[in-house]
Amino acid sequence: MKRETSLTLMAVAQIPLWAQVRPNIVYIMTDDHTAQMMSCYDTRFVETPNLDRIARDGVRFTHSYVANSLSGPSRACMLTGKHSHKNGFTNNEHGIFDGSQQTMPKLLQAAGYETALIGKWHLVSTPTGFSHWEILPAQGDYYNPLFIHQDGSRQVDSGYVTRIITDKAIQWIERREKDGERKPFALFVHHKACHRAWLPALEDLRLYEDKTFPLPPEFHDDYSSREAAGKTEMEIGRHMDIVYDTKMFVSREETPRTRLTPDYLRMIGRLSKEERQQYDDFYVPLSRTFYKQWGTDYNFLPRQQQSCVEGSRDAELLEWKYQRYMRDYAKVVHELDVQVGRLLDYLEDKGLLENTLVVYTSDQGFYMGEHGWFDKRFMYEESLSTPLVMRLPKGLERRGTVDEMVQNIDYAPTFLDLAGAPIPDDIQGVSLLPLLKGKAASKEDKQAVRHWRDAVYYHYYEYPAEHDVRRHYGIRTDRYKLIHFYGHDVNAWELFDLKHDPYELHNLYGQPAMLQVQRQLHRRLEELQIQYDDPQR
Ligand code: SGN
Ligand code: CA
Repeated sequence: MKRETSLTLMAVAQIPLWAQVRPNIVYIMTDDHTAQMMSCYDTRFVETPNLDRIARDGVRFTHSYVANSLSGPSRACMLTGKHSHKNGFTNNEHGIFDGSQQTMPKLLQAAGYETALIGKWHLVSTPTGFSHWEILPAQGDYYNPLFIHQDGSRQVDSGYVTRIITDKAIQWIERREKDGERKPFALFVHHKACHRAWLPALEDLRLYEDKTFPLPPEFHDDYSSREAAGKTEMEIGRHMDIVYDTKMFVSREETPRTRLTPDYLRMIGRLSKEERQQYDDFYVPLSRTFYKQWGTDYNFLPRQQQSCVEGSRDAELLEWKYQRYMRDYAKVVHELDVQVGRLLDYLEDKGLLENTLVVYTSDQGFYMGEHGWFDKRFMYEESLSTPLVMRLPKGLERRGTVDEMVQNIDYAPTFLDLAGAPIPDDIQGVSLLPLLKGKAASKEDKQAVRHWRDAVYYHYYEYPAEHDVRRHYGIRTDRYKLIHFYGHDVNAWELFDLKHDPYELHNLYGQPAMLQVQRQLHRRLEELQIQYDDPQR
């Protein structure tokens, strides 16, 4: 008996710490929060000390990508560990997530985890695989938002959505602790912030108002050599709504009615009388000044028709819109940072931080004026990328930056691996644990890192749809990107050398000097389409 015990102890000692006490997982995913607006990635625009704290105490991924840069599809990739064509949710407009399929939360449950989801869901069908959930309907609201509960009931919570989601997350952990729940948990905190139309918390309305944000270098892109880019409707100048997006509204009588005015009035109509007063105290004077200065006649010309943007009235207005966009987005990020800090503090106070994997990411990146745009969808860098930082549980000793290419299909296998659960063969992502073990990495882990993926595969489907981004697929390697825009009115290939053209302004496809690289990229693309079994090729 004695001998058996010491053998067991010896065996346990060889099992890495994170596997002896199965870690909790707190997965925080925001909506449309891009790495440019997170100071551990980019110091030009905002300060995000709490998000940075996750990176400082843990790891920051420098090459983190999504498989399909849109909310519902991204969430489906994360939940299943599979590309869109395999999980069936290819686009927001026609998709209903098949909740009967294998998902990571279900597999975690089977492995003995308690799972919960709070916040944005956006997959139309009822969530499955969570022992507790409270979700926003569709996109949800920033002010006094409605939540749908597991029993089907609907309730409006008072306050600002980012704080409310954080409250609910903390309350769920608190309840578990009180009930003496001993199972490890996986909590999915899905924020609405920083989705359009970037409505700030009332206490943050005046933040960033004295800051002038620098223009990104490719702000005045003319889209030459990139046909699909020139055909979209996501330009800050021409397509950002002056009422809905930049919030220039005085009253129905004194404000021009734009296409999105009714949507704007619905969103801010959720504020109580006192709250609306506070909101108006800030935006109405700005709006009055705006309409006095600019009138209502400011139709932006398409880029191609602007002979000289600089110095024109269009250019001035464009930069004015950019500043308003950046300021409001920055305010929304600020509150997100504060609330993530609150959740981290709570975990720390409860002594949970040591044994918890905290992940912070977004459903995709976003354009902050790059190419003159807002929104996402494209396979260009800003929206192919998504921020990803992790605070690691005891036993995973890697720190600093991780430069390998990772993708949101990797989260499911990573969490299963961490939970000690088997990773089903049909999962297409790979576990990130070999990258995270640090000194504890085994021979196999090191081998896995040495043979890490050399390219990520991407496929976007939502067209025809809002913002008019054509369907496309492609691959990104450490240096190059090959994209094929297809269907409807385009059939165009694009090739970028990211080393010499980081802003992706020069499509090199078909250039004689590039033919060899082009051939190799085509071959790799085809291999990946076969590997992932994508019928579109
Ligand atoms: C809404 C927005 C779009 C945005 C999509 C998808 N329009 O439709 O600007 O691209 O969501 O975003 S709005 O007028 O309703 O604000 S996603 O992140 O949910 O995929
Ligand atoms: Ca999104």
